[in-house]
Amino acid sequence: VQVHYRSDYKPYPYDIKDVYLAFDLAPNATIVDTTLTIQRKADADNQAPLCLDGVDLELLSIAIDDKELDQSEYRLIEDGLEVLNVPERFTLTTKVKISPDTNTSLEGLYLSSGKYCTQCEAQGFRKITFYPDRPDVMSTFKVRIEAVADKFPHLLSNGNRIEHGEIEGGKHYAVWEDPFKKPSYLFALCAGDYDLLTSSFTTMTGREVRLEIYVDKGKLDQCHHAMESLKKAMKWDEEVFGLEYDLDTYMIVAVGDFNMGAMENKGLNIFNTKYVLASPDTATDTDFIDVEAVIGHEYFHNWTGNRVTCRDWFQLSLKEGLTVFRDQEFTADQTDHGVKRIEDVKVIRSHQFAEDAGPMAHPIRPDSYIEMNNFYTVTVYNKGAEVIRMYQTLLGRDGFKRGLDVYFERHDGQAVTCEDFVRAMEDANGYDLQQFRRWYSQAGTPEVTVSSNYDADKRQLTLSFTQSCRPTPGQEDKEPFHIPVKVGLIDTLGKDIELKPVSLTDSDARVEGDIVHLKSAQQSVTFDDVPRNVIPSILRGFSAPVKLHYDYSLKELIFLFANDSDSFNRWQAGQELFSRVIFDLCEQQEKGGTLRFDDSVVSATKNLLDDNSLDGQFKSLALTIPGVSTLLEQTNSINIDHLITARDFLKKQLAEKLELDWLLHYQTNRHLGDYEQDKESVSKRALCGTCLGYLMTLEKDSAYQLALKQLETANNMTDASIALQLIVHSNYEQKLKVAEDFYQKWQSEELVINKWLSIMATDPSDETIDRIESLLDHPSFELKNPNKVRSLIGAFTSANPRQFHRADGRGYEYLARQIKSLYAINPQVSARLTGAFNRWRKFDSERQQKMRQQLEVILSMPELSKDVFEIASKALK
Ligand code: BAL
Ligand code: ZN
Repeated sequence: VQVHYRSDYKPYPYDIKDVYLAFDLAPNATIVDTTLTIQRKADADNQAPLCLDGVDLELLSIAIDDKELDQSEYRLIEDGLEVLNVPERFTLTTKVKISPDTNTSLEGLYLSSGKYCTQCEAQGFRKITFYPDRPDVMSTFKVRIEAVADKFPHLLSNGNRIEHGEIEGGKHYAVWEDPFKKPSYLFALCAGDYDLLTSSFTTMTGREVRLEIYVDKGKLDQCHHAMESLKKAMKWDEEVFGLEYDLDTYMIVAVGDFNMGAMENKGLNIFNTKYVLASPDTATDTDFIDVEAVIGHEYFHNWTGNRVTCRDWFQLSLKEGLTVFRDQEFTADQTDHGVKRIEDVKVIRSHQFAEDAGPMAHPIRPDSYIEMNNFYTVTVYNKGAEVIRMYQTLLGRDGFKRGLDVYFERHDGQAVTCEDFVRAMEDANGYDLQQFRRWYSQAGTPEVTVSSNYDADKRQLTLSFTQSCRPTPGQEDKEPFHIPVKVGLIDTLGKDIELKPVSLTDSDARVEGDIVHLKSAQQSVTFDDVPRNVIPSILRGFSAPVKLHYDYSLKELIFLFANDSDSFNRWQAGQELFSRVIFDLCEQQEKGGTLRFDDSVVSATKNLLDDNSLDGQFKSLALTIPGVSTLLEQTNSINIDHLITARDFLKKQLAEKLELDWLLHYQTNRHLGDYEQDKESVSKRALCGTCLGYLMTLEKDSAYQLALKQLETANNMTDASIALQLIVHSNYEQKLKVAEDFYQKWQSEELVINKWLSIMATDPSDETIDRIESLLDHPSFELKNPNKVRSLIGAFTSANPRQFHRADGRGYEYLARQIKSLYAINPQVSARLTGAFNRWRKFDSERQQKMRQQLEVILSMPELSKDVFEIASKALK
C-alpha cells in the first residue's frame, strides 16, 4: 500500500485553464467526454509528463489538439494515465465509459433510488474522468448533461444553467457554467425526478438569489425548515462576518444514499436526507437543530472552503475546522450558547479524546495517510474547530475577525495551507503565534494538572500548572502547547471575585483578563486580595481542548455544581461528581462488598433539579450521567462490566431516592396541548425525557405506563422516540409488541425507521445480538445504504457497550461479519465501522484477545479495501 506524506507536496506542473464535460447518462454505460485546455506552468520542467488520476474508467479515446493518440503516446498506469511529451499549450480530449449503476462506493457518479448523484470529495472525481484530481488544480467548468427526459426531468450541475432543450429519442439536455474557478472535488451533478421547493433571498447588496431544494417525490412538506435555515445562515454570515453569497442560484439536493452528512459543491450542495427533511411528526428537536447546523455548515463553506480552498488534503482542517467553528457559533446564536458549548464539548470528550488516545491519533493537520477518506475525523473537524475557537479567545472577537478579513483579502480564489491561515491571524493582529502552531503539528490531548496554595497572611492564592501530552504513534516527545486557560475564583457565597494577578517571576504564566496563558511545562500564577476558602473554577467554557486535573473535594464539586457562574463549568462539576462516584463504585466492586456512595450526591442532584433559575435543556444535560465512552477516556484500563454496573447503580439509586422529584418535574413540564417549537417547549421536552429516563430504571409498572402513555399521545417525534427508546431498553414484558407497532406505524418514513433500527440495536439486553442479526434481513434494512448501516451496526458498536463488549465475544464477531459483507460494497463506511475496535487495549486480557482476533480476521479478508486496511492494521500496530 502507498502512504502519502504531507512533506512530499509538489505543485502541479500544468494549469488547467478550463474544463468542458459532456455526460450522456445511462445506468451501465454513461459516456463522459472531457475537454481540458492545458498550459504548462512557466516554472515547470518542459519534460514534465502530464499525469492524470483515473479509477474504474474505461478509456474509449484520447486526443491532443484533436489528434487521436496512439497507444505508444500515453500510458495507463494504476489509478491513472500519463502522457509524455506534451506541448506547452494544448487541448486534451478524452472519452470514458463508467457505470453509475454498479457504483456502490457512493464516490464519483452513482445511480441510486433511480437518480444520478455525485460525491467527489476527497478523490471521487477520478472515478468520473481522467483529471488532476487534487484541490490545488482549480479551473472553470462547463458541463453538458443529457439523459432520458421523463425519468430525469431535472439535470443539475454547478453554477448557472445557460442552455437546455429537447433532443431526439425522448432525451433532453442542459448546459451549466460555473464562473468561479474550483477544484474537482467541488464538482457536482444530479439528475432525477424531484419535487422542488423554491424561495429567494436578497443579499446585503440587494442581489436576488434563487433558493432551490430538490427532494424525493412526496417530501416537499418536510423541507420548509431546511429552507428557513438556509435563509438564516445566509443572513447570519452577512451580519457576523460580512460574507455574501456570490451566485444567482443556490441549490440543495437531498439524497437517501450518501456517505457523508452533506457536501458543499459550489452552488449545488448535495445533502443526506437526514439533514434536510424534518417535520415535527418525524424529526426530533435535535434533528431540527442538526438540519439547521448542517445547512449552515455547507453554506458557510462557500467562503471557507470554496472561495478559499485547501492546497492539499493534509490541510483539510483549514476549511473544516474553521467551518465547524462557524456552524457552532451560528447554532449558538440561534439557540443557547451555554447548552451548545456543552454539547460540542461532549463530542470532543467522548470521541475526539478517544481518537487522540488510540492508534489513529493524528494532529489536526495530519502528516500522512493511506486513504484520505479515513481522515475526515473528529480531530480534523471538531478539534480543528477548538483550535479556531482558541484564536478567538487569544485575539478577541474583533481580532479574530480582522484575521479572517486579511485571510480573505490575501487568498480569495486560491488553494492555501493552514500556515497561510496562521500568518493572516498573526499579521492582522501583530500577535506571535509561533508556539500556538504546535496545535497543528502535535497529536494527542494535552493534560493540564493544577494545584492551589493559599497564603492566609498575604491573602494570596497561587495556582500551579503543569502540562504534558502522552506519546502518540510516531510522536514520542511533545513540546509544550500555548494553552489559554480561562479561570474564575468563587467566594463562599458563590460569587466570582475580581482577579488581581501578581507578577512574581519571569517564569510565571501571563494573565490577560481571565485567561492564563500556559506556555511552559510548569508555570504558576498568583492572585492578590483573595479571601479565605475561595474555589477556583478552571478551564471555563472549555477554553482549550485539554484534560484538566484538579483535586477538588466532593464538597467543592457540589458547591461548583450549585454555584459556578460559568454554565460550562457548572455542568462540568456535575459530570466530575458523577464520574468520581462511578470510579469509586468500580473500586468497591474490585474489593467486594455492598455498593454505596455519599448522600450529598443525591441532594446535589435534587438541588439542581429544583433550581428554578435554570433552563430545562441545561438541567437535562447536567442531570445526565456521563456516557460509557466518555468515562472510558478518563481511565487507562477498565473492567467494562464493573463500569457499566457502577453507572447503572448510580442512575438507579438517584431514581429511587428522588422518585417523587423526577415524577413531579416530569408532570409539571409535560405539555399536553398543541405542539410548539419555541425554546421553552424544547427545554421542557428535554427535561421530561431525562426525568422519564430516571423513572424507567425503577422497572415499575407505573413508569412503564407513563412511557406508554407518552408514546401513544405524542404529537411529535421527540416525545415519541424517547418513550420508545426507554420502553425498548427496559424489561417491560410487551416491549417487542410496542416496537413492532411503532415500526408498522412508521414503516414508510425512512428516517423514522432509522431511529427505530438504532433503538433496537442499542437495547442493552442479552437478546439484542440475536435480534440485530435477524434485522439484517428485515425489510427495513439495506446494506448498501449508509444511513441504515450506521443506524443498526454503527449504533450497536458505539452506543451499546454492554452487548458490543459481551464477554463471549459475539459482539465483536458480529461486527467483523458485517465488515466482511460490506467492504467491497462501501469501503468508506466499512472503515468507519472497523474503528470500533480502536480502543481494544483498554480492556481486560480476554476481551483484548477477542478483539485482536477479529482485527486479524478482517486483515485476512481477500482484496481488502485500503480504507479498512489502514484502520485495522494501525489498530494492531
Ligand atoms: N466537505 C465534506 C462535508 C463537509 O464537511 O461539509
Ligand atoms: Zn465541512
